[in-house]
Amino acid sequence: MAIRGLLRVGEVCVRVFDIEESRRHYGERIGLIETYQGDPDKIYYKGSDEHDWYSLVLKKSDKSGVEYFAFKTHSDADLDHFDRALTEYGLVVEHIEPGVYPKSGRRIQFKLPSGHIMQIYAEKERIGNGMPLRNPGTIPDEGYIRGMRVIRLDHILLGGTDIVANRDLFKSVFDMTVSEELISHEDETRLAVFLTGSNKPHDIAFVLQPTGSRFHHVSFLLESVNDLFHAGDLIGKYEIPVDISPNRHGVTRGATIYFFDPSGNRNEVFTGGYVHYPDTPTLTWDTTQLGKATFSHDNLPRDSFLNVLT
Ligand code: M3P
Ligand code: FE
Repeated sequence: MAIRGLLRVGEVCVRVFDIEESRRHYGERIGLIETYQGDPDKIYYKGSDEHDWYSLVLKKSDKSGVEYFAFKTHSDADLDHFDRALTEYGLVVEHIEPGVYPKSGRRIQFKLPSGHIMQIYAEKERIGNGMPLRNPGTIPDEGYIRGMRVIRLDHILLGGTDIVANRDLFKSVFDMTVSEELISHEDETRLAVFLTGSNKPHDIAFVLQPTGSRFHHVSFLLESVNDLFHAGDLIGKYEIPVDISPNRHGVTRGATIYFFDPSGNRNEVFTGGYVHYPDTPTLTWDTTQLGKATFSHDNLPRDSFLNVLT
């Protein structure tokens, strides 16, 4: 399979209350690399093995949560294709000129049925991963990989009322596959939907919530369970508020830790999970197994995990 169309969540903009305490959390503690200085009310970060200029944007605000997220798509022509397909689907598509977002080509923007603002772009300038493209070697210079040793931004989980409409849109317009779903065992209501357009168990997921435009977490990929434990050591050392200490999801089979940034936004560091292909069957969990689906080491569902969103 060649991956074409939407490649990955290439950018997430998270709202934070205070820029300096957020810089301490995301820059010093998590160890993301700050790559661009422009507006003093924003910080731009990337993980160690990302080539594009930035993937996480923090924006100062008096409200926490997600401002927008953006998928990177394979080619510039995809933007015209998705513009037409989204318009036919009934969404209003806005056009954003190149350069409005730093180092970025043109974008399209629209509102999902769940209320979230989504963008698509094809071009972003590269800053590299600290290694040359010819004879790159295997690790960058010492000091480049810091803190929790994040490799890259991996996925986001968003909350809303209309997650079945999002599911339909991602399947029909973006040609994504439902990798896993969590349903109510009583009435089969879809409670969470995991979607992939790649070899990962999910690129994005949606969880049913009483209100729209909610943010559950942004997730960063680590290399190993050793690095996950190292992240846990740092979280303890610096007394970062923890939601869930090391465990393994049943859904996606990733090993995970959840913690909160100083504005109450949930962060995840994770490693592992299975390889997904377009012919991999959809897996369904029901709420008789809610504990195992969410946290399979102790099979205990957590109320905070299911109900605390920004
Ligand atoms: C993840 C993940 C739920 C599971 C979430 C799983 C909401 O975030 O990274 O695998 O049940
Ligand atoms: Fe996750």
